This record gives sequence, structure tokens and C-alpha cells, in this order.
Amino acid sequence: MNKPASVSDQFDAVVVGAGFSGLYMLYRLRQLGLSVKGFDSAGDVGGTWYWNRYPGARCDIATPDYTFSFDPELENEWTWSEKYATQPEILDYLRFVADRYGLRSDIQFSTTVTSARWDEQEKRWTITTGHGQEIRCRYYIMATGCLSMPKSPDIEGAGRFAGQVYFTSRWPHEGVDFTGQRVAVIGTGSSGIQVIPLIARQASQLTVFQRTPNFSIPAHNGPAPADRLRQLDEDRDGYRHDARWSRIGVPNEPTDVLGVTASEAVRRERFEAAWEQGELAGIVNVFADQLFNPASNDILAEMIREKIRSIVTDPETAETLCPKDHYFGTKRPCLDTGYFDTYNLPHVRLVDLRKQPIVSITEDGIETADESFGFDAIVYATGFDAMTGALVAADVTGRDGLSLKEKWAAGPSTYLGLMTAGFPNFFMLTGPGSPSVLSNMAVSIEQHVDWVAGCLKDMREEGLDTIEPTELAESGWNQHVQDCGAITLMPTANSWYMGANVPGKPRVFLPYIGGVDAYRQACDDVVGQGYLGFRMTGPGADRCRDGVIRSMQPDVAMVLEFLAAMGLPPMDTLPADDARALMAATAAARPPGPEVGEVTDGVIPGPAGDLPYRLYRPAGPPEGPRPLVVYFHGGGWVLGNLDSDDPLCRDLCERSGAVVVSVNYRHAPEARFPAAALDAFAAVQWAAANALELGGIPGQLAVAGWSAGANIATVACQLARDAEGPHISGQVLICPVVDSDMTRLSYQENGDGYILTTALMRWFWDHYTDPADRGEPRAAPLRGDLHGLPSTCIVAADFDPLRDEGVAYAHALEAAGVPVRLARARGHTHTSVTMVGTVISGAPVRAEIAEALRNFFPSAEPLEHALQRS
Ligand code: N01
Repeated sequence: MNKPASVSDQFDAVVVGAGFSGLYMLYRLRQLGLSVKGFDSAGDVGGTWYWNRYPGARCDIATPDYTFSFDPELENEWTWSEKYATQPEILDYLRFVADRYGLRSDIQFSTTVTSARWDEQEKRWTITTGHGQEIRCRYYIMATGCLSMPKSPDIEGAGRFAGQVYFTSRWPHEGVDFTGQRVAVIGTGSSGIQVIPLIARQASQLTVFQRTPNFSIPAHNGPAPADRLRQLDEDRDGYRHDARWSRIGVPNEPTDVLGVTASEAVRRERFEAAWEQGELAGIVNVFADQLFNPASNDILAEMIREKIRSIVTDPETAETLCPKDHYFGTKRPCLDTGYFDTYNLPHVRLVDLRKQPIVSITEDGIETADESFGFDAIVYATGFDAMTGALVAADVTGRDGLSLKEKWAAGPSTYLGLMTAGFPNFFMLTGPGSPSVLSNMAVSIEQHVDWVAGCLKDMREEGLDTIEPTELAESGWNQHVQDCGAITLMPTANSWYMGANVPGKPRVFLPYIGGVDAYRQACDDVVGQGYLGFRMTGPGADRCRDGVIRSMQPDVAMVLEFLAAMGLPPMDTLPADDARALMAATAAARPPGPEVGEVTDGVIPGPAGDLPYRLYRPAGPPEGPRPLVVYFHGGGWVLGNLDSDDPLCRDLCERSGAVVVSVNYRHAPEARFPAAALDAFAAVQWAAANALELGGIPGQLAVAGWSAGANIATVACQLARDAEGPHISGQVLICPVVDSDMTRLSYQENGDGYILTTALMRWFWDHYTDPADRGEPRAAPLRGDLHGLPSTCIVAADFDPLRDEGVAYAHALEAAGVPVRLARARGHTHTSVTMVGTVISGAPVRAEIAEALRNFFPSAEPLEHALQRS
């Protein structure tokens, strides 16, 4: 029985929502012995499965996976009838769960929570319902779902239609009979794709209004997959463990096949297998690079388009159904049952809203730019205000009167998708910034609920009664969520993942795409590090261990993991030649870097013999001379050659528009200090003197280098200044070695585990210089006179032992009056910025370098002026 209105009540926790997440949360809170009150605006349990009752509504994760796993007995007592269960069966399941654990008695249905307000004095939330009740609680938990707030129809004239109007997201309980009716469906997302074939069975005429065609693969529904059931029978715990530590919450071995390099036969075989399997876990795992590399994605997308063309008989309709304006997977891919075949039926018509947009809904139908349509019923399958809609719909007000809506005006901000600063004891289940909609919700929900329950238990045991993330931890997590999205193709689509489907909603990537496994690890690490990033208070004692749980760029972390798994010997344990061979072998396996207009090899006369160089000239206009950049590769004065930084040189050349001349120099230990530095200076002198022959503009010369290459580049600048020539317009120093002092903080923080280690740096120094020479400016340029040096761009990477000497050099140059641009390579290591084609997150840093290079040179200076000046 529901409680009467206007009662005042006290609970430990209030949970809003009685779907998968709310039910399990109630169960766990009860287990902790907490008093709990649940609310749901629906008339019963079920959440999304209560509301989305349209014909054809089914889950799109196979039932052996789309199920609670917290209680083996529950699993034994329930058997799913199909691979993808229908909405009624899933609703029955949730009712069964509610009954089995007696959860209904704690839930007040048909009740909307209208506001929640934090009382800082009392350390309590006051919850108000639409019935005028006021409830006080310590913990306020929103289990309101990610796709529960229908998007209001943003179509002119909606509301004028005199016939029947239906929303897939609010379908009548008694069902709808469309027999003999002329029906319009607007929207071709997952809901539209599921409902259209079933409406077509009844309607006399069905017209589908499509704005964006969607990728869909056949669900191949039937009995639950036998192999999955067998695995569960044999080792249920192992299976569930694998799901929890998988990428999307379904056990699946991630492929390492790259779409761009795989043979046509392998591509086809992998695609056909996924098409036949009919599971999201398969189709998102055809190629390892499909969500990162546009070329790979195109290969997959085209194979799906071929399938659509082979199913739909009318070529024009088929083409209209082929998605071409977004990459596969950047909008939620759908599973369907006979969706494309439906368009072969004579009474079904597709209207392409890109060609004839809707002008208005009218009293008797829909008017597009070209036609007027009459209908008996219009079905809106137009989607949801996803991920944030339901959270901000209730008026949640935290500390100092700040509302969640205000705080999130520019996009949601959370720590782990679980909490948000300024709103103590307020938890969100599967909130923005968690894997949620990119994962098997059943697995993600259990993980979130378990985390919250574990947190409340820990707090109770430690005598703490409030918890809230710090601003630092939260902004660090938001950055990580965006970093993970940014290396994928996801931000390129106008999807609800980006908030792009709701007019006026800020465009932010909402879910966490780092993976269920990585996310779980982050949550576990936060707890393992004493609730890192949370401020907790209580009579027990206040505590806060502030910090950021993930600050490395996700693709850099992946590279490090990959290298660690290879188990290569540390370079500093090898003789120089073996280390060179190892470096060459790893370089041979990387992507080649971008195409440039022209690459030629040559030699420069050096002080002790010829120095090989490789020249890169950008493609395309303008013809004629361009600014010249003399580049020196990295490798600790010991390793490297013209090949080792080849992709980086190509990238710099294409991005900056300059001719790049990469010069090899003598290496240690064969030629020790100062051989490399003298070679560098000689190369710069020669390039300046021969600029025209190299295709350069005389007088427009910069130097650049990475690591030890940056060391000799800047030493060359110091030598050129002392020699009063040649003129150098600027220097780009990428993670430079500029000092031999290895005691700076960045050495302590990053001296182990990020490829360039303290031990390796020592090995380099030992090969290059005698200890007595290490204070010399030609070895440690930071210690030299820095006046009169050219404009400088220094790249300092967060996880580089050399970070702080680079920063110190920038400050010292600035103090000496040199214009300096310090580019912080956030989340990068010493090597990762140079990993063109492998580390996508390095691209913005390389773009900044290129911009700095362009700024060194007077733009569009006529050649004759340059000649005069030089
Ligand atoms: O909503 P959607 P949905 N004029 O936003 C179109 C989950 N789900 O309810 O793409 C004309 O995907 C809109 O066009 P466009 C699943 O995660 C799961 O279908 O914006 N058209 C689009 O075609 C899914 O992703 C299942 O150009 C308009 C459609 O309406 C999520 O819920 C089943 C329009 C909306 O598609 C949402 O799916 C169902 C306008 N003004 C849902 N406004 C399972 O299988 C919107 N559209 C488990």
C-alpha cells in the first residue's frame, strides 16, 4: 500500500527508480540494514521496461548476459525463453525479482520526486514528491536510467494532429491495434527499427519518416545461445567474472585484427561471422581499429551497406536506408528482425527527410516540403534526452543552493559517473561519465550498486557520514572521459551520446568509453587508494585524499600496456648495438606516418665526415621555396638514424608546410661529446648556406629536435648565436634533454615505467659524456647563456623524467628575454608525442608544434625580400 500524502518521514536512503538499478540498490541497502524508501513515477517496477511497451521492444544484449548475477539462486530460478527477450518477459523478470526479495513494500509507485534539497546543517536531504510528501534521508540515490526522459517532439505543429498519437517510450498498456490504418512512424533509431516491422504487419499503409539512416544488423533471434548457456553451466562464476572484466560487459576476446591492414578475405570472414552472430559484442569487434581509424570504419560500414542493398529491392529506397553521414558505431547500432525487408512490402514507404523535410504536422497528417500525407495515427520514435535528462528533471539542489541543472549547464560533470561535487551523499547509478549505455547495462548496474553499497558500508565502519568528490578529482575524471572519447570517432556524430539530438543541449561526450574493465579498475583503485578524490566527514574524523585517478592519455596507457606485455629487455641492460637493433625492430612495426610530397636522401659535409640527411617536402602548392626546418632525431646520442623519427618528420612537414631536413649525426659511444653537437651546428650552417638548393627560403630556417636531438638542436642555436650566424628563426624542442641534473621532481615521479627511465637516461649520459663534461653548456644547455637565442617552443610531457628540466629551460629562456611557448603534453610520456599514427592523442600537441613553426616565419614573405634579408 502506498503511504498517504503529506507524511514526514526519515530514512537512511531514498532511491528513485525501480528498474534494474533501483531494485538491486534497494536490495543491497537493505542487506546493509539501512532503512530505505523507493519511489517511481511508474505504476510498478520495471523502469525502461515498464514504459517502452511498443510492439517489438526487446533487449539487444543476449539474455544470458542481460540478467542479474548477484545471486546464483536467482539465476537458477529464472530461465529466459529467447536470445533477445521481449519487453513483457523482461518486465515479468523484474516483477519476479521484486517479489522474490520482497522489494515492493519499500517502493511507493505512481509518485514523482519533484525536488531534493541538501541541508548542510543537518547533513540530510529533503525529498519532496508530487503528492506533497517530504522525506528526510541521509543518502539520495537516483536510479533513474539513462534513456528514461522522452525527448519532446521538436517538430512544428506537433499537437495539432487530430488522429491518434503514440510515443514508443510511453506506449499504452492495453496495446494498439493498427489494423486497416494509415500510420506514420517518425524516427529510425533502435525503437523505430524494432517497431516498424510489427506495425507494418497491421497497418494498411505505413510511411516511415527517416532523418538519419541507421546501421542495423539482424538479431537472429531464437533460443538463448547454446554455447553461452553451456559456459554458464560449466563455470558460472568464471563466466560472470569475464563479463565484469570485459570491455562492454559481455565476455568477448578483443580482436587485434586491423581493418586497414587485414586481407580482404579476413575482413569478409570476420564481418560475415559478426553478421551471422547477430550480437552487438560481435559487430563492434570486427576490427580493432574500427572506432579509431576512419579508413577501417569505412570498410566495415561499406560491408553493412552492401547487405542493405542486397536486402532492399528498390535501389533508391536501399540507398536512402544506407547510413553515410556517420561512422559505424558512433550512433548506437541496432539489432533488428526483418527491418530492411519491411521496405519491400508494397504498403510501406520510406520518406527521406533530408530531401523533403517535415514542414509541419497538420490536423490530418504530415506536410513535408514536397507532399501532404494523411494519417490515422502518428508514432513518435524520436528518442530521449539521454543520460542527463532524468537527473536534471527533478530539482536537485546541493550545497549553497546550487542546482544540478545550473551546475551542469555546460554539460554534466561527475566523478566516476557516480557523484558530483557540491552534492554530498548524492549518488547516480550509471550516471554520465560511466560506461552505462556503451555497455551491458546489467553488468554496469551491478558494479555501480556494489560500489555505492561498499562505500556506505566503509563509511559506517569508519564513523563517517558524508561523502563528496573534490573539484580536482572530478575535473580530472571529466578530462579523462573526454580524452577517451576524443581518440575515437564518437565525437564526429550528431548522436545522443553527444547530446546532439536535443536542441540546445551542450555538445559533450556523455558516457565513458574506456571500457567496463578499465572503469571497474578505476573505481577499485579509488577505493584502494583510500577513496582518492573524495572528501569524507563525520564524527569519526574528516578525511580527504585528493588526487586524480587517471591522468595519462588512454592511448598512451594502451601502448605502455602493450609494450609491457611484450616483455622487452630494458635498453640500459644491452650493449649499444643491441639497443639500436631493438629500437630499429620496434620502429619497423609502427605505422608509416602521413604521405608527403617528396622525400629525398642526401649527405651534408660534417666536421668529421659526411652526415646523411633526409629531406621532406610537403605535397601540393605553393610551388617554390618554403621555410626550412633542420631536424635532429632522438635516441640519447646513442640510438637512432634517419628512419627512427621518419613518421614524426612527415607529420611535422605536412602540418607546418615547411621543408624538413632530418640530419643524422655521429653517435656515442663511438663518437662521444661534443661530436653530436658539433655535427648539428655544422648541419645548420650548411642548410642555411644551401637553403635554395634544398627548396628552402634563405633566412627562414628553424631547428627542431626530440629528446637528445632537441639537446643538440638548442646547442646549435647557442653556437650560432656565439658565431653570429647563421640566422635561426626559431627552435622547437620536444621533450629536450637540457641538463644533466637527475634530481628534479619529474625524475622522481616518472623515472620508472614510462619507457625513458632514470636508468636509461643515466646509460645515455654515460655513453655520451664524461662526468666532468656534464655541466658544460654544450652538454647541458640550460647552464649556458640564454640571451639572444631564437624564439622557442618547448614541449614538456607530464610523464617524462625530463619534464621539469624542459620547463626550467622555458622559464630561463623567458628570463633571458627569449619569446617562449611552453606546450604541455598533457597525459603524455617522453616518447608518446612522437608516436604518429599510434598515439592519436598526440595529434593536438603536434598541431601546436606545427603552429609554432609557422609562427617563426614571416608569412608569405616574397622570396626577393627573404633573399635581401639573408
Ligand atoms: O531513439 P534515438 P530510440 N524529426 O534517439 C529521429 C536504446 N534502445 O528511442 O538520428 C525527425 O536513437 C532521429 O533522427 P536523427 C538504445 O540505446 C534500445 O530509437 O536525430 N526525426 C532518430 O532516427 C537507443 O540508441 C533498444 O537524425 C527525428 C530517431 O528519431 C536508445 O535507446 C530499443 C526528430 C530517434 O532515435 C534510443 O533509441 C530501443 C525530428 N524532429 C531503444 N527527432 C533495445 O534494443 C528525432 N528524430 C534494447
